[in-house]
Amino acid sequence: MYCYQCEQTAKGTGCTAFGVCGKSPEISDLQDLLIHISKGVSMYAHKARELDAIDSDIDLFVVKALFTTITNVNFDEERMETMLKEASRMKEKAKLLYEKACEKSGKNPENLGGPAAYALPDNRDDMIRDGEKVTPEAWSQKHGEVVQGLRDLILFGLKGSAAYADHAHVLGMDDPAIYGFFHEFMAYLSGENFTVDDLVAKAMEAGKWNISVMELLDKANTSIYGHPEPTKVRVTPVKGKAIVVSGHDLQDLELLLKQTEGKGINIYTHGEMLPCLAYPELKKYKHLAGNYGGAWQDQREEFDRFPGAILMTTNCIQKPKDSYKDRIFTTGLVAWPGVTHIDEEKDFTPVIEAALKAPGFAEDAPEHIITIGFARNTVMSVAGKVVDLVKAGKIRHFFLIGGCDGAKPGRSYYTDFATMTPKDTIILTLACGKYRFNKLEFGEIEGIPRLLDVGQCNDAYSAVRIAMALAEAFNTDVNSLPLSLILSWYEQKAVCILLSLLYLGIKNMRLGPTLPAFVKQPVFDVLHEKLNLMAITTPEEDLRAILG
Ligand code: SF4
Ligand code: SF3
Repeated sequence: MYCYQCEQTAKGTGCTAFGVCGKSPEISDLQDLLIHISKGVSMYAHKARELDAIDSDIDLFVVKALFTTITNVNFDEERMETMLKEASRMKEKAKLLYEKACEKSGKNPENLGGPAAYALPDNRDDMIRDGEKVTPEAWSQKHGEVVQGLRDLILFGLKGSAAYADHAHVLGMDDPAIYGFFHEFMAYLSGENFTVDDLVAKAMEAGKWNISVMELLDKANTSIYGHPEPTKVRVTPVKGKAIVVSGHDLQDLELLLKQTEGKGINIYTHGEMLPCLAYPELKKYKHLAGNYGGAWQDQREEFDRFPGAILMTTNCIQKPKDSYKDRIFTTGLVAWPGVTHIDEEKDFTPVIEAALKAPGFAEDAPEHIITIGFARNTVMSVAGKVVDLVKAGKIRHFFLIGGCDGAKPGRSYYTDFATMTPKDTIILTLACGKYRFNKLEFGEIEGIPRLLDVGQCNDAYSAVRIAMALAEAFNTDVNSLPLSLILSWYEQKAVCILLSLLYLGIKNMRLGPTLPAFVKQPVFDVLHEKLNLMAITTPEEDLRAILG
């Protein structure tokens, strides 16, 4: 195995013996092989598309394959093997699609090599053996680590975008052009000859496409569940039976809410599901009781203490403790061996039964309320007031402090930074990194809360729209706003968002807690030179540099 796709990678260079996340070498190799075959699927699908031949099963498969390999999604060898066999079938289907399209247009089909020509062996051991041949390390030995790192920067960005595309698909939103983007880029990555300049340009283009993907998901979320609105939510449990829902999938939560109505079970959000509590069509359910716990990396302790059932709808799952292994469930693409998986029918009966069997909370915990729901619609509705406050000198600066969270000690930087921001500044936040400070009291500026929670990681789209609206109101561009981005990254969704921000030409972003292992120094130097992308230092130093 060789995996260096997330921030917690071993020694800051790569997991080679076992994943720090709990990923076994076998799973890692199977995942690399899945990406390899999926490139083959896309090679044919891309060619077919050029001849106007499209197949929605093939499109969706590549998106799901990419999503499956994101950090903390799938740890189950059996499910990986099933997906590999499906990949092999999809490749044949895509080949046929291409050949038929050629026949129709009177062309001779090209003979595609590389991943398109790969034949999957029958048994798992051989699959693992083949996976070892297509790890990033194996490729790097031939092409050098700078090119390798850039190629993986694009691949990891695609993985993140795929998660968002899949969420949009689940909600009935599909855009053929977006599937075309995945195929084009996967086909591109199947090549062997790259230049650094071309890869950098392609990475920016991937960032551009990711904006379209996040926009599609934003449209799906807001058209179905309404625009998030400022909402006071309880972050401590109440007496009664309970289910906690983690991950990112709004529809899973909705379906569970429907299936638990009138059953005397309270539903809690966890991690990235917190923003769901602000969507009108979700918060209307009376038994959606509030949020339980914090970000994903605390789940083992939090789920251990939770006296009910747990539903993981996507990443990030960690190895379940024995104490809750029989009351944790997965659905969608997230999977852990031995954990009951709820299939696409979405019958949550086993989850409900486990919740009813568990003791539930014996009493109400002391009440603690926070306010969430400051996505683009809400913030833009007060843009005029915000502009006036800035002009009157009452708001000095805006900070966007957010991104993925993780367990490394260096992440206290974000808590310290947020608490050290002066009282005449506003903090926008999003994604699970916000748990570092979202339960602290920041106060208000003339009725506007100093801490504005924009939502999940994909709501980076919402944050970008807010920044653009502010720029418009000030008759300037985003880089001229009194706005600084302090980003935390962990997994591949943060990578696609970073690529989007770089594509938009956002300058002076600070990234931490450590820089990605796959962004090698020469590449970082280019980004630093062009857009002044920086690594975080200390909260004191960075604040001083920003505010002068
Ligand atoms: Fe290591 Fe991260 Fe890969 Fe897991 S996802 S194996 S922790 S680099
Ligand atoms: Fe967090 Fe896993 Fe990425 Fe959606 S839940 S941000 S790390």
